[in-house]
Amino acid sequence: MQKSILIVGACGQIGTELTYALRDKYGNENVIASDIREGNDDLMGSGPFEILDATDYDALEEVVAYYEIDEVYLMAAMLSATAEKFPMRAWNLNMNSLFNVLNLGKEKKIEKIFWPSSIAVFGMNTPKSDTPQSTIMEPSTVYGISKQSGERWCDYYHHKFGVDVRSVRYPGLISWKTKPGGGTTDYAVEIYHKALAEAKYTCFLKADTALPMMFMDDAIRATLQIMDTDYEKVKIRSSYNLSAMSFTPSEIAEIIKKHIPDFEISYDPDFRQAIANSWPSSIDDSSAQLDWGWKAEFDLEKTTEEMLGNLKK
Ligand code: AKB
Repeated sequence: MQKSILIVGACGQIGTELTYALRDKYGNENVIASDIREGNDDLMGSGPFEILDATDYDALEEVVAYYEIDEVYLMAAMLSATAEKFPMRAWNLNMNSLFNVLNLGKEKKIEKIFWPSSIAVFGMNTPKSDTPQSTIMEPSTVYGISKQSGERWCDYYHHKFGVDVRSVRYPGLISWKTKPGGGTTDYAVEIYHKALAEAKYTCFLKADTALPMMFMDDAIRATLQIMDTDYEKVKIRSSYNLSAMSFTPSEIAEIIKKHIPDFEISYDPDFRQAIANSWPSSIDDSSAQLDWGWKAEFDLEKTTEEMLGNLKK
């Protein structure tokens, strides 16, 4: 079926690859990329592009009406580390953009919404390992608070107004096409760039800090998969736990050393250590497996091969 899709925040780490994947699937002309700044056409695939501020409801509504949009993927957000520096800006962006899109759904101007949540919804009192779908949350970061609130609003708009909103809690995402910006898990991308350029890396987290991570191809596949799932099978309308792998900085360094034997890692933890300490070390995603057949394909070995192989080119 022909549909018209709008990606808000198309130039970010996930948005760029998601735009490319959606254009590949639905045709370039049917996928409208938008962001507050221009992006990289080579990475997103060519197609319509709009400069759009996700917090401006009128501007968003105008683009939705003009292109007769059916589905919106809202990828614009301020991530954990940056949000600690600019709490009110983060709250404003992360919440108002979500309300704008949910209200378009409530007013029946769009049919379906994807909105990403994060492992940041969890906090210090959450069970750390194999964190269950439903558990104590109590996030202690600005970003985590915005994501947890967002989840509650998604669930509310679904049950109260019938909005078809779908969401996953992304772990740290590892990609070679676009760099992340302002997250606590960013080290797991930087380390590959530095390993190839300088054969050394100073990590801003401690050696034994285990965090849940995922290769970008898996994250994009999960996103397309939950959006393709039949309406009644998407039982959780807050957000699904999603898992692929879990590792520490010293473990990723060991794997990189297999490819670059003289690679050296050192540690200089900063304020991001406290954020990482409050997050789970691994995630139980059995609800996503059961409800819509989720299964990750990339482990740390395979991710490392992809990262080093592609960054070398
Ligand atoms: C971050 O580190 O802030 C993000 C996330 C885990 O949501 N990558």
